[in-house]
Amino acid sequence: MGGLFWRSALRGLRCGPRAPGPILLVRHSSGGPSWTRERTLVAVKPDGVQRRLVGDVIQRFERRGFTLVGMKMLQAPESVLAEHYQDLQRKPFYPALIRYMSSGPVVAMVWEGYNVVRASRAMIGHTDSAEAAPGTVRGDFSVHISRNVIHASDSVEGAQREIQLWFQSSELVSWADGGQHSSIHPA
Ligand code: IDP
Ligand code: MG
Repeated sequence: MGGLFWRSALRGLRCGPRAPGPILLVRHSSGGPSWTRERTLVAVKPDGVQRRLVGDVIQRFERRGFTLVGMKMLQAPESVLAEHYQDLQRKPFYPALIRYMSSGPVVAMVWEGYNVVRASRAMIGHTDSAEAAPGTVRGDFSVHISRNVIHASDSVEGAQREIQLWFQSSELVSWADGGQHSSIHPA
């Protein structure tokens, strides 16, 4: 009997334990309350990537309680930048902005969670680094508006437009446990 027990225990070990922790499923149109599905585009700009600030940015968003549903590092194509900053095309700083955003790779991310658009704007801080409060990404890491480290969408509609511009829908995932939203956000 003891031999039988150990044989079956060993068989279980050979099969391997069930993977602990959250399981990621690639689902694109699951239901659920709309607030759990608010998403925003956050991008660490070339200066932030070169200064090794990507990890700090990710940590801030994770600790705040948001869920990462997409991320990639890329040299931004000029066509994408032109569309991304289409509202600024007449500004005198526009050519310099495109040069800056093309000066190295960016890390683009999609974060999900309750009020994530508004919260992200508060977390990154004022556009002008001189005005950005300490504790914000720009207030902690940037001294000049032309090298302000990070982007975040400024409205829910803008976020949807920017996410579609930077990501294919197949590059975004849905967490099987909803990103544990229920333990972080009010019902
Ligand atoms: P935001 O990034 O806080 O949303 P926007 O007004 O949308 O600010 O401007 C987009 C980006 O253009 C800024 O993050 C910054 O990189 C750049 N920018 C905005 N205003 C100026 C300026 O006056 N001089 C240089 N760059 C600017
Ligand atoms: Mg903006």
